Amino acid sequence: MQKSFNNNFLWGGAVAAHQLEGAYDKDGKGLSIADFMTLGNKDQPRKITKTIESDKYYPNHVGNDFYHHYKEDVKLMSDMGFKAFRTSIAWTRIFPNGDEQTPNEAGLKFYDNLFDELLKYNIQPVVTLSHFEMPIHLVNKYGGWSNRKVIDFFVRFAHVCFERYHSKVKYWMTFNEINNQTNYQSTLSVYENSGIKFKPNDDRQKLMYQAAHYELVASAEAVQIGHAIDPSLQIGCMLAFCPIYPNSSKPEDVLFAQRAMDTRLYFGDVHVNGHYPNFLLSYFQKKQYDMDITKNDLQILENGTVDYVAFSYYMSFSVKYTDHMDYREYQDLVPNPNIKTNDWGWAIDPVGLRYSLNWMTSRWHKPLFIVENGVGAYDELTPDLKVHDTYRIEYLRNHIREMKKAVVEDEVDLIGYLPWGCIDLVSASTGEMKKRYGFIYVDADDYGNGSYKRYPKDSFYWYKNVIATNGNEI
Ligand code: BGP
Repeated sequence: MQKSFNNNFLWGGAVAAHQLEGAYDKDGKGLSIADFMTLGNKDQPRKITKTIESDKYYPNHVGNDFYHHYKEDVKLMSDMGFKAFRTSIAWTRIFPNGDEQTPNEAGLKFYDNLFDELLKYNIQPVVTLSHFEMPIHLVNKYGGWSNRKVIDFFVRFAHVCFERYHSKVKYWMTFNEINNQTNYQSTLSVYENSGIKFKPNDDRQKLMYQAAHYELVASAEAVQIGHAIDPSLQIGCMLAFCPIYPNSSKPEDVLFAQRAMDTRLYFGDVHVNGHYPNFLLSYFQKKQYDMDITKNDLQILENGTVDYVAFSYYMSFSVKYTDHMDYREYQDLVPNPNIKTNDWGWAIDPVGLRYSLNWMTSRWHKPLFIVENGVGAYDELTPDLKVHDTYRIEYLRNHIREMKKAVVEDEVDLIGYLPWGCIDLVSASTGEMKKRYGFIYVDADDYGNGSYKRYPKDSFYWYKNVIATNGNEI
């Protein structure tokens, strides 16, 4: 039995370009969906406006100003002992509109500089190609992922990135939380992930399955191109993983929960196995969906399977069987009385992480990579410039303990652990700065006021020791 983590275990942290870089119109960058997202709060989701309105605040325009602070931030990560740092390449820095032939050199240069800075400290960059950052032009002109043409635009973007950075970046992911597309029922999230503008009478579910298909094909094509450019690249998929428990031991509840998980996670089946699971094909038939899935698409899916499965883990769900519902369309989520929630209502469930790691291993038999985990919380900067975030330490400690059991006792093959928002950044769901995840505090409020100075929190020193002891002291 393995005693602890391997020496090459990748400890580090994760972010996404649009949530921290700011500089949203600098050096030739085009506008992405994220640049049209207003500030929301925990009771009110963000909105996407048609134009950038002068009386509204757009948090992603500023982020935490990483674009101008990245050297200082990378140094702080190195002080923590990071072995890896996950970020995304903002699609619109490279292709401002998305459908150009030639990339924007200034955008490419920014990531060269960032990756060089990381490598200087022996921190491996881990890169997501698309993290909710579709060029708005592709949304307006082509309807986002509802249009097959977008596959080619994404693949061109992926090609340019692999070619340019393959000697600097070994670990890649194609789409962040690709399966969130069918999870959320709100207009915002659907739009944000897939760039589809729904019309009132659209069959949304069908359109989402279709868009997902185009994304899966684009992903598989990208995987093939990346491997052709450099066979040593490790190219993975990325899923939002929330285990779904049955509300009771009633067999109908158990079956319902199983089917809910299958439905949310079929993306992983396609990425890993190279084909659709039968239950979904028969569902398309039952619903009489005339899906645009060509023979060539199926071949691409088969030839572009992923090297590993990356995932975010924040919470678990519970589900109860209801006989009037079509389980593929809607899952009846119920509160789980055994689990506490955070200030934003997210269930805190460390054991669920061990369960998830085992679930994925049994199903997909691939190396796994935790590329997001953490708790959003309100932090307070004390007058002596400290943040005593014991709640964050407790959350991460409990999750790392369960992760360790999965690696040591269950022999799960795990590449690394990159907790989310290692430096405070803009929340994806609400746009708030005050929903903080970081080990590093950034002095900025929800409206862009503040010095933007960086301050290590108590969790910074705690995590530094976790890394230094390779997870022996948690
Ligand atoms: C994931 C996203 C991230 C991140 C995280 C936390 O779904 O991949 O971009 O933001 O959730 O969510 P939030 O920022 O809404 O707290």
